[in-house]
Amino acid sequence: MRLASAAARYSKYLRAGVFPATFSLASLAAAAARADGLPRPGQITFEEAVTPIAHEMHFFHNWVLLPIIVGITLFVFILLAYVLIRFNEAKNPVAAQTTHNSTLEVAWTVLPVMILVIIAIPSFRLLTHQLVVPTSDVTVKVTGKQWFWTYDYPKDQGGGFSFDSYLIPESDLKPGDIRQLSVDNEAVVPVGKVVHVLVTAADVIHSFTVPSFGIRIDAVPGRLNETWFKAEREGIYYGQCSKLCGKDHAFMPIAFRVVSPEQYSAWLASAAKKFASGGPESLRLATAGAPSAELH
Ligand SMILES: [Cu+2]
Repeated sequence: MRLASAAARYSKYLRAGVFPATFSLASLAAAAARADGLPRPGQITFEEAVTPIAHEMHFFHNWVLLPIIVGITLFVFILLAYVLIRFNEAKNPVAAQTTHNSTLEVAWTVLPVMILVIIAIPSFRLLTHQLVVPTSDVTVKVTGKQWFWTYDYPKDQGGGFSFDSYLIPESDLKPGDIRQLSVDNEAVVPVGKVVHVLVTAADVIHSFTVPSFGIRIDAVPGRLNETWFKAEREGIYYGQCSKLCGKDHAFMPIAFRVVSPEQYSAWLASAAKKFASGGPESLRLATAGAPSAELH
């Protein structure tokens, strides 16, 4: 049902010639059925949230920030309209000479402070949840490069390999692939597990961003940043480099395939063979209890 209505919506854009011909309705329907985390035509809200952090971010935006900014905007609009109507030159030819009103001055200082405190409480709580990585089940190291991503899976977790992940060029797209987002090698992670992501870069500053996971962190050469996510649903979740990093900045998407723990184990085994030559044999990454000095 959802798919049918989505397909109907997409067909409108297709007829309008918004998409190139390669972005066919069939491939869109297949993509919509398979992948959850991608931007949709006509979308004005966030991409669907599939991690606790993303849910918290959406709640913070939808139920704290949005009501407050709508309230403030309406208040200012009504105040301006009132002043225009009540105190225009025709209605009020002689202006009052009042310059001070203590009650009013205290109110317009205290009220904004209170609004900021109301925003700060959930904001700091969310920041803490983002920054404090819970005990992780899987560690993945991501390195931003001009213009692709390299994923390292540590040996002590059944990995010991690394691989490069490149955008699939438009000429090589197969049905179900998504233009500008599908990659040749997706990063695979298990569903419902805490994934600790270590992020760095090899050349210039990139930014590792997956909207559905609610993560975005700079990839800086010579520095190891960290973030985490716990995907609640299987599917493919896309992101893009979010820091201008050179001429192909727009062509280094991020793709995470979230699978069941059994599929993950099977993938680890096959990927270890497939990428055997690519990964440093001795690669080991600490997951818990690593001194923070090593991570920052
Ligand atoms: Cu980049």
